[in-house]
Amino acid sequence: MASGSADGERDRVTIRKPPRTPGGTGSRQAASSPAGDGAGQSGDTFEVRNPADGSVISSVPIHTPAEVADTVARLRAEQPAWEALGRQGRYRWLGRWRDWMIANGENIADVLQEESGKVRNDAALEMPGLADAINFYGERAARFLAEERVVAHSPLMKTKALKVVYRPFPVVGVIAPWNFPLLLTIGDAIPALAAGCAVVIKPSEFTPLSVLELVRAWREDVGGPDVIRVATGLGRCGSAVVDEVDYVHFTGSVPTGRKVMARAAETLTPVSLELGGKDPLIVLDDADPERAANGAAWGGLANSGQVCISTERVYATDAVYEPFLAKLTERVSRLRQGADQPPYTQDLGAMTSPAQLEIVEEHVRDAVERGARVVTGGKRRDGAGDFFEPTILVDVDHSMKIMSEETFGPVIPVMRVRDEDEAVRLANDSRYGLSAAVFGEREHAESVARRLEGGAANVNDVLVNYLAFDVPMGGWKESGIGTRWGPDGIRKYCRTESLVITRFAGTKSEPLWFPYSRLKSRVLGAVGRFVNARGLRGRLAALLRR
Ligand code: TXE
Repeated sequence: MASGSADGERDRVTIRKPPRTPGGTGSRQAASSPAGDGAGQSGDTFEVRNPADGSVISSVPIHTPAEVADTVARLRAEQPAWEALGRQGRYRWLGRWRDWMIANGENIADVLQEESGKVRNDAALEMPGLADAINFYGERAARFLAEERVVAHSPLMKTKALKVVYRPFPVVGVIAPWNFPLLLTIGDAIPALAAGCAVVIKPSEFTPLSVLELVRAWREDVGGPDVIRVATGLGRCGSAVVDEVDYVHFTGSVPTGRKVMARAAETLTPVSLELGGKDPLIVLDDADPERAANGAAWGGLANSGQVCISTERVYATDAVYEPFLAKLTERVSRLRQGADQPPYTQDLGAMTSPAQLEIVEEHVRDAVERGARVVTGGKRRDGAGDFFEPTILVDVDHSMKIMSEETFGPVIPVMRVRDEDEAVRLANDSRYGLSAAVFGEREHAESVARRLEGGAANVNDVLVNYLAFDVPMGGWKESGIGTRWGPDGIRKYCRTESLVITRFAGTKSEPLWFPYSRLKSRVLGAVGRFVNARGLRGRLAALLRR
């Protein structure tokens, strides 16, 4: 038995080598993967812990690259039948899964809460998002992927009927982090399944259990076709997924996103990447300070700040700074934190990854060393579990990590700015550009939002752009490439095929075909010049030119 990283990465989770202890190492049995059929042949497993109390709750197989290849080969064999079911046929299956999720919401939240250390409220938010995504894409796939009939712009192409059809990538790989174990796995798989792809999910090594349970239910309880499988493991397992699939959707850190893209370049596999963020929240002179403070508290501290679109920094203009800070301090000081048992007794849960807790500590330490002041919180909580107190920092500036690097924890740094121009300049002074929030009079706030560099901006709210499935969600700059949601959230899982159909094929040849001759070339040249020239005079001149 040994512990350490199988991938030469920093130690993230405890790895166990065979022989395995009978019945697994914890209260749950070693999770059998829906990849099934020989999964976990190496016998290596990794432990999954409950971050709220540190207990080991399961051990999960580490799939070797060969097993991942086998998993993808099986999916590839099943995918044509899934595609042939058509959009309605696929929606029927996905709809049964949705019904199962709704009926089993509490059980799923139990698993999610245990593996992530989330409070119950945050754990319970994920499943409705999945059900909504199934309905959204199930009901709109036909429209978003409808065959397009295109009228040729050139008179010379009018002899062709032009059509664009969307054809799914056979196998999509979804590689995910730990902060939303279901939304960032199944949630990103749903549009791919609706499009007709088969999907292999590589969940985070910290939180694989809820995904495994949902995919088990798809197969065993819903009886769905074998078009969704889970590959469990660490980074090497993720790399193997990249090697085998036809399209990769990745959510995670910038450094790993770069590795995924570099690896995918070797097989010319397309990727979409949703990476980190450092989302700003701007409070304008004409904002309601109390609404802005309540919004900032939720935006910065929901899920203990472990949200890609968390409020990571606040800029409040001079006129509103004091009342805003007073309200924010009052709101944050009243929040309850701990292992949420019995459920709904806490507002903030644990940090899911121990490494992330260290990053949060380092950012706060760095800020304080450079002159920041802790208004409330500021340290790791004593006792069991990985908790960091909900924290407000002031007197911050852009020399500090807390204002420039992704903190991904329950910390709200608030900076006083002269006016909105300074707020916009500072908000845009970032290598990230995922989303943002602006609080103020509606039209004023919207005009400021339009000046921000990022993939989305919420006006007088926070975080909600993720749930507006109708519009794209994706990052600018180092926050990523490509988007999820909206029409492109399903189209990206397809390749376009352009059909160029000859309307009248009764002749034996076409003007462009062999044989060439001087006369034919001149006639074609004259026609080309005539068509491309503009204005009567231009056309006549083009015709006469040789
Ligand atoms: O992500 P990683 P982690 C940020 C946050 C956090 C940081 C690290 O700042 O500190 O990311 O989180 C798999 N090829 N975000 O360590 O390492 C890995 O097993 C293929 C932002 O969890 O990027 C896991 O399943 N896959 C983010 C997934 O990639 C590889 C949300 C993500 O791991 C791989 C979470 C490789 N070479 C954290 N190496 C957001 N944007 O929402 C690892 N993986």
